[in-house]
Amino acid sequence: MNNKIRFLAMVVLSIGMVFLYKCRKDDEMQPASSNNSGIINPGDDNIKGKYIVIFKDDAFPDFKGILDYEQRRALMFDAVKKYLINKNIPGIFPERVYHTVMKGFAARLNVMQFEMLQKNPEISFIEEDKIISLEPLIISSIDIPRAQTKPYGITRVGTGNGTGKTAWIIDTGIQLTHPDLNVDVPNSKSFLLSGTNSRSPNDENGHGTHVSGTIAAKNNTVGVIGVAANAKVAAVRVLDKNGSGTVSGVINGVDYVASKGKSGDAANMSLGGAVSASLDTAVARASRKGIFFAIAAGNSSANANNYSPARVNGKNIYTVSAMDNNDRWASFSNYGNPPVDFCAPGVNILSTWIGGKYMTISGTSMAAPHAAGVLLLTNGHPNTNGTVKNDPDGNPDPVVHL
Ligand SMILES: [Ca+2]
Ligand SMILES: [Ca+2]
Repeated sequence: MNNKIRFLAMVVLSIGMVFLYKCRKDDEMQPASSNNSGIINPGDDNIKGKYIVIFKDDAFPDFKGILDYEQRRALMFDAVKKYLINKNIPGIFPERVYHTVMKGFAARLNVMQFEMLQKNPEISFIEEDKIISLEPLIISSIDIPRAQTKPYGITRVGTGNGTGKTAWIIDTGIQLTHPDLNVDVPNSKSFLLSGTNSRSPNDENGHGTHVSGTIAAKNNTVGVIGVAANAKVAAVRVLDKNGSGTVSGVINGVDYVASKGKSGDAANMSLGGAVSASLDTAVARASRKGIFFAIAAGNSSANANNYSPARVNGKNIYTVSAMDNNDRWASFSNYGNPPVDFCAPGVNILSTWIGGKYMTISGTSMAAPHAAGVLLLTNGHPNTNGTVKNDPDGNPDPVVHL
């Protein structure tokens, strides 16, 4: 009882912080959806003065043969600094560099710097950075199962042994010590640039831990079981404890997964926002390494084509809508084929939570990881089982299945 009240208080606090931040950003508060959790903060969330600068592919050497991520990163930082000196553009301090899916950097630019950069033939495009944030989580309940229970979504899509497989969770981090998760701590990394504990990939929100449990919670005697039970989950932390991050940071995470991941791995992206050409490109290119991407369609009851990265299509890229335990369409779910490939359970989903706990929440954020688990176990050849009822686009999405 006390635990429950404390948790709800934390969530209310967290919602308040997200909205405070949003109000400062764009002076226009978006209404909270009444029945969803998870992703997507649509609308104009540009971060004034901050840009993502993408070079043409042949503008820099490829660092071929240099496999170490940190070494590649250091070389790219040097290359960008040298480029800016050679072009005689002063005062730009790159905050991030991209070197695997594409060559580029993120930095604050004034008008003069923007114009000087843009006229150079090596530049492919420059895009304003944007805020990406989770919608407030609507908490159904907190549960601490004593004996292991199989959540209905796992029963619906199937479960198998994921031992030896790896899923990259591009999200709020993962509770590194959760007893029901097999976290790949050495390969977990944070891409947050500021804030307390920003360097740690440990989850301070709960969302990424929840996603992880649906994909890969251990088949043991406690808690829940995931689709690809016992698979490793690596935290790629791009959203902070309030569920807020930037497109430039998410691209950093995708670039990292492309650098460290291998063919047959899965990456889960239960996040999104306004259309971003650079984020779309990053996901499309990372998928070409044979990494399977499961992407939440979004929770705006809108066409998924208007959101990134949900709108990205391609081999190894799967956008996932949400349904309930009776295969009925979740009213909050985004729709549209393409880009939506599958529907999966996303209403009242029980999974792992921070503090070694378990939580029941809803959102397309909860649907995508069901697909990620299936992609891991089928090596990218998912099956389907029936279709969702009442799909609003009139083209019923097939339900993903082992
Ligand atoms: Ca378990
Ligand atoms: Ca559809």
